[in-house]
Amino acid sequence: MSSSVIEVQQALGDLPGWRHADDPRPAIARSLAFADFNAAWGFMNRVALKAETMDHHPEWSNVYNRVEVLLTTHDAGGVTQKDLDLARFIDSIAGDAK
Ligand code: H2B
Repeated sequence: MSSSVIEVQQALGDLPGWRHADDPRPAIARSLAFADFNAAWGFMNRVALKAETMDHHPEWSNVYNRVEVLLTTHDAGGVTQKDLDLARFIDSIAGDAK
């Protein structure tokens, strides 16, 4: 069973650095720039392990030091508490990423 959809604008009030995106379903997104590829990949590894324990996975891409992350809950057709929890985890380990 999936949790219920949250209004994106409401969710973003609590998540500076994140923006509204459409995936095409409602989503939240953050762009991160690290010092180099090594730092970006280390970040992605930590997020991947967390995502697996949550059974909730990001849509993302990486080019050298940059990581684009988009969070949405496919089952629910929009943003849910799981996306907010994963966003907060990402913020907590993003360090000095810009
Ligand atoms: N991740 C995300 N972002 N949304 C989902 O609906 C989702 C997921 N569903 N990871 C999970 C896996 C589901 O497909 C499995 C079967 O539990």
